[in-house]
Amino acid sequence: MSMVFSSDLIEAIRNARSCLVLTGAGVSAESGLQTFRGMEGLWDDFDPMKLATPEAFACEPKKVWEWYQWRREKLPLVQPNPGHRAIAQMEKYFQNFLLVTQNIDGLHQRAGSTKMVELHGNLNRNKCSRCGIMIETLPVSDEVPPRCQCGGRIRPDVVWFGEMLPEAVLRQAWRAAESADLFFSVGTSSVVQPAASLGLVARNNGAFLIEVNLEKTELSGLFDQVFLGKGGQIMPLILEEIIKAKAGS
Ligand code: BJW
Ligand code: ZN
Repeated sequence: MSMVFSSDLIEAIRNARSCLVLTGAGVSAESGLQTFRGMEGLWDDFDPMKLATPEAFACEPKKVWEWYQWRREKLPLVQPNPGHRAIAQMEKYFQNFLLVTQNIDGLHQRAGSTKMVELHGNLNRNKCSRCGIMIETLPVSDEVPPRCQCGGRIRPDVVWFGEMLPEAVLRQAWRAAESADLFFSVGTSSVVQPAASLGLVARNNGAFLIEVNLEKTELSGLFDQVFLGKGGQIMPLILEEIIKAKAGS
């Protein structure tokens, strides 16, 4: 695949001291995990957008729990892809770097990313839906989902619609967006807030914005450069360009 890097982009990479990469489900698509709003984003005929809510868990805890169990069971069977790996390498080339992921699958960590935050939690953690305590080991129980000692139902430690994002994590992401010179949005539809606003924040503070996605998104107009294609193909080429630009500067 050949790609055109504008001289503006090369210049922006060369001069950038602070880089923020925002990722979404599209980054994990090539690892075999489904996206939310993609064509095959359906599970058992249920809409993921309706399952990822506190209301769904309150009304149908078993169904929601089993959906997450089904997704959990896939994690050990999938591997980080070249997109994850290229993003993990990027952190070496900037004085300041932060990967902000909306994904809960842990694939960025497995690819070697260390300077990162998870905006929407992690699929491998559980907490009590009543008292909020973190549950390290699931109790043996016939009940689905199992219960905390307080009697509350155990749920995955992820952020559902209508819930607040972890405060410290959101603050860190916001600060990084405010000070970023270079901002990448990779594999996200940019419809879920507040994550989708990070690009706007970066733009308002003068960052150079690059989008990588299979297709245009509602936010594409905001970006200085849009690369249409697979993250696993485009991110390694961007990494190469970063290495070249940084070696020459
Ligand atoms: C590829 C590819 C390849 C495919 N290569 N690309 C302001 C305005 C309007 C609404 C709101 C607002 N502020 C808050 C809201 C409400 C709500 C919201 O944003 N709603 C919108 C739908 C309008 N937000 C919230 O409720 C958030 N909480 C909050 O703001 O609290 C304060 C508050 C509360 C109430 C009212 C007001 C304020 C919480 C959001 C939590 C989102 N949680 C989920 C589930 C997590 C657990 C789980 O995984 O089950 O997070 S929903 C789901 O969407 C998941 C994702 O992280 C998130 C984003 O999706 P993502 O990653 O972008 O995936 P897709 O599928 O949408 O897109 C994939 C993209 O990849 C596509 O574009 C493809 O083309 C592309 N692609 N293959 C490159 N190979
Ligand atoms: Zn509890």
